[in-house]
Amino acid sequence: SDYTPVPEDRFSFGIWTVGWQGVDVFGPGTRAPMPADRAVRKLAEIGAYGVNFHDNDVFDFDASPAERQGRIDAFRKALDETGLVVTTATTNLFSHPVFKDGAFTANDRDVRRFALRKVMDNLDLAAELGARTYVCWGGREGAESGAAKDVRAALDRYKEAFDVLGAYVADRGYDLRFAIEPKPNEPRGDILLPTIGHALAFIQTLDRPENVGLNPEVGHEEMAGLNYAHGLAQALWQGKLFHIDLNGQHGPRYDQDLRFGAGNARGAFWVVDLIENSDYAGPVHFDFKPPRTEDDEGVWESARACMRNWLILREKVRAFRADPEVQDALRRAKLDELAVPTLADGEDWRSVRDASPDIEALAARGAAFERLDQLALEHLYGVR
Ligand code: GLO
Ligand code: NI
Ligand code: NI
Ligand code: NI
Repeated sequence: SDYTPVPEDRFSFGIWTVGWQGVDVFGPGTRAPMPADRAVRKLAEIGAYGVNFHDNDVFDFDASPAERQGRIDAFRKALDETGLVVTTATTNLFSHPVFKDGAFTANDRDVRRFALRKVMDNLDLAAELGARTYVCWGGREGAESGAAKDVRAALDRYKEAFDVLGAYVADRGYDLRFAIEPKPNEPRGDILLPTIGHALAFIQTLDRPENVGLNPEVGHEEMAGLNYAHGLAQALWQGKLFHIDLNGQHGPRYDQDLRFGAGNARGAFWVVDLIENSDYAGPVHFDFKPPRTEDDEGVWESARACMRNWLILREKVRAFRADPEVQDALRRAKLDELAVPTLADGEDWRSVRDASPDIEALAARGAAFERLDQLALEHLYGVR
């Protein structure tokens, strides 16, 4: 098979992924810095369609206006020359020490006001570059200890921030929607809006809930011990899947950010199955970190593999769905029946008020899920 990415696959990468120098808690970077324009050119070369960027992936936090413009011009030139699309943008509200206690929810009000300004600056750039989605990952919004954060007050401030930014986007007439990226912990001991579910509930409290959705990440949900595909499915069901951050993770340990398809391979199979059979229209976006063992060649190997693994799994899920034995197993497992409303047209509670099936017989019926799942695994393992 041909696993060469094409633009219709809509693969995109964060500039910071391939640009990660490998700094970790126990040691410094192992790779040279990568200017955003180089990342763009290389990503285009390996077949990506789009990019996502933080303001400070393109220019430094303390860049002078002239330096900032110079870096943006170089970035833009690379985009124009390669045809890569800016699908998404985001703000770095976590690296600079000023954000050590958070940005939108820092106890210090001056920090919160500066954070809003920093986001508005980059919203201008995002709109100018044609981004349609604006991701908000509140990595520093949280605490390590109990009394340090009044969670209810912090959520008031979090809501206030989205309301202010929503008004800014509306007033400026930008065609941009926000996507909140939940994460349970790391770098903070506990992060606010830790899971898809928390974020979905939070969005309903905002002034413009229709303009705010989610950017769920594989590793973040798995760090919380949750099933990523199930979370995505609920976000889709609620019309809130605006963006996805794909990578690999095994189990509830530190945020591994492995290349997509590594880590929980079975989970990845169900993610591709879900997205490919949904109306998700955003980019297929990778947020991974090439391990710090890799040199520049390894970085691109790892980035290429994210797309290749998606395409391999796509072929497998298509074969799974097309397999007559699978279709038969799906029927035996009553997937078609789950799609039928519990009450028929014209029925109400009275129709089931005295439902009295043969309980023993119902309880004795097998669900026939094992056969179905084994067929899925055999497709994944490559023997069917
Ligand atoms: C960290 C997050 C981070 C965000 C990025 C976009 O764990 O995944 O990489 O995705 O800052 O806002
Ligand atoms: Ni992450
Ligand atoms: Ni992410
Ligand atoms: Ni991660």
